Amino acid sequence: MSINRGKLILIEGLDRSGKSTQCDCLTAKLGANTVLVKFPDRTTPIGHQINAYLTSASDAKNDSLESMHLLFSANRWELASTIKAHLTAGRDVVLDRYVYSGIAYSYVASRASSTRQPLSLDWLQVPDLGLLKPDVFFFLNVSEEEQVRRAGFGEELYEKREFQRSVADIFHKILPKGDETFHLIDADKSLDEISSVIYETVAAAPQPGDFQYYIK
Ligand code: T5A
Ligand code: NA
Repeated sequence: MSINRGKLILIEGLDRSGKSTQCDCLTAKLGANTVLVKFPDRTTPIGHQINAYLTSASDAKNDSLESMHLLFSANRWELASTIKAHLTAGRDVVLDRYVYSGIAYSYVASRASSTRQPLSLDWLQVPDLGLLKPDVFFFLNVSEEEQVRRAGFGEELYEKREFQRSVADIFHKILPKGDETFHLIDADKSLDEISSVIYETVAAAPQPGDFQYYIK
C-alpha cells in the first residue's frame, strides 16, 4: 500500500511580515513528520555567497545581479530533490520564501539603478521553471507602518522603504490570486490569529494529487 504524499506548503511575504515566525509555528503544530526549509538556505556553499551579497554594505552590486539571481534559484534547485523525497515519504514540507521572492527582489533591484538594464519578468521566471509548485500557498501582507515597526527592519541590503514599496507592488502583480491553493493573509494581525488561520487552512486542504511544477 502506498503512503499519501506530504503537502508542500509555502509562506511568502514582505520583509518583517512574520514569515519565519509563522513557519516555525506551523512546523511545530504539524508535528514531528514535518520539515522546514528556508530560502535562501545560507548554509550551503551557494548560500554563503548569497549571505555575503545580502549582508555587504556596498550598494554598487548591480553588475552582479544576473549571477545573484541565478544563485538564488540554484539554491532552490540544490534542495529540490531533497524536498521531493520528503514529500514522497509522506512528510509535509514548509517553505520559508521561494520563487516569488526570487522574482520580486531581482525585478526591483534591477530597476533601482539607472546605469543598468532592467530585468524582464520573462527572464526572471526561467531559472525556476521545473521546480515543484506548492499545494498550499500563503502570502503575508503587512502594512508599511507595521513593517518598519517590527524588530530588525533595515539591517539588510533590501530593507529600505522605497525598495519595499516596489517589492510589494511586484509581488501583488505576480501572485496567483485566482488560484485555489493561494491565500492572502493580513499580517498586521497578532501572531496567534495568523497562526490559527494558517494551521486551519492547511488542515482543511485536500490531500494533494500528482506533483505540479512551474511551467512556461
Ligand atoms: N531574497 C530571497 C532574494 O532576493 N531572492 C530570493 O530568491 C530569496 C529566497 C533575505 C533576503 O533575501 C531576498 C529577500 C530578502 O531581502 P530572508 O533570509 O528570508 O531573506 O529574510 P529574513 O531577514 O530572515 O526575514 P524577514 O526580514 O523577511 O522577516 P520575516 O521572516 O518575515 O519575519 P520574522 O518572523 O522574522 O518576524 C520579524 C519580527 O516581527 C515580529 C517577530 O517577533 C520579529 O521580531 N513579529 C510580529 N510582531 C507583531 N505581530 C506579528 N504578527 C508578528 N509576527 C512576527
Ligand atoms: Na525570515
